[in-house]
Amino acid sequence: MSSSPTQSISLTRYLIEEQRAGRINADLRLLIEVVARACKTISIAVGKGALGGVLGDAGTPGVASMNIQGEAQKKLDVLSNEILLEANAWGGHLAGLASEEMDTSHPIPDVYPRGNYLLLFDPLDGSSNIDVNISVGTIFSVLRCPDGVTNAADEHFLQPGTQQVCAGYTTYGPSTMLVLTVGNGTHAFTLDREVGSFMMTTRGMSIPEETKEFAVNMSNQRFWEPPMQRYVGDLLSGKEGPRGKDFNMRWVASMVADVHRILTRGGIFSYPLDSKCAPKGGKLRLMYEANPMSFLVEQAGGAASTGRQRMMEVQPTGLHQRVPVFIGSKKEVEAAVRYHAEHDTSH
Ligand code: P6P
Repeated sequence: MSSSPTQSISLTRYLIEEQRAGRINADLRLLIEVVARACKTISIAVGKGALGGVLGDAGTPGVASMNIQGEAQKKLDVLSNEILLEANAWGGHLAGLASEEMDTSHPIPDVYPRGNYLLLFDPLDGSSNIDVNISVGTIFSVLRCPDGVTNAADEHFLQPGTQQVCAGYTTYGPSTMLVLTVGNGTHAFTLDREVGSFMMTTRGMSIPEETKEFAVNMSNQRFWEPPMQRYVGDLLSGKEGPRGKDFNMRWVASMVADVHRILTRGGIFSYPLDSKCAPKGGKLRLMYEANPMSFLVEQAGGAASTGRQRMMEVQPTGLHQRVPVFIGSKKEVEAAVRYHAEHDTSH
């Protein structure tokens, strides 16, 4: 049911319409509302910046606080994680939570009822950008808990991306935007700060199949595998080269900001294997970065791959598993995959 042009749809109304259409149930609707409310709280904390006393590294002076990834935690990383944990503990929709900031999955306290969903999130992705006032974001993914499991353990989260029932991110930029899919298209909601509601601003985001814009951290070029060297070399050759067109480059170093641009106007985002991150399998995490972004992008007509396999078909082996990432305009991702097939010397 589409809204009349003069009416604006709130996130709540959109979710009720999806429930009425039988595409989600009440529990999933309420879970998404809880996550959205937590993102509003995070948006307020991020928006205060230096005035909120929450910039800078967590831990005590001279003793950095490190997360499971071995990365220095920002105060806002810890705060955002706590906001999401607290908001989701009592709702009764979850059998467990998993976060980039926590070693293992987090059980629902015994005092609260449990539900049938599993929530995974990166509470504040790109947080190294916080101190320089560049957009950061929260990424989340929802899976069904296996039947008969009420208190999920790590292994219950290890489902391929095709099993996601919902994925989304909230980008804390000039405006705070929630981008969401429940498997019926990808839609954008902008936070109306005066009312305190997310209002639908784009129904059905659609990524152009072709693009002239790529996003990669070029400083890693000397560490890339030959297929990636060849692929990007041809992009840089422009219209005189094999691709026959000039390309532009963007790199925010905040996945949510880069993917939001791609969902909005097309492009390809790549974080390939390089000899530095290859031993870990890549830099970006499968379960709460690559898979939710892949669901959103595929629902918007784009594609997502490890370079050798459709991202959402990867069978996870670990909660914090890392993967190479190629995501965005369908035909450009297909081109990058072809380079990996034709010039693969890893076998
Ligand atoms: P690099 C942020 O730390 C992040 O996980 C993604 O948000 C971002 O795309 C990438 O890493 C940036 O990596 O190597 O450019 O700092």
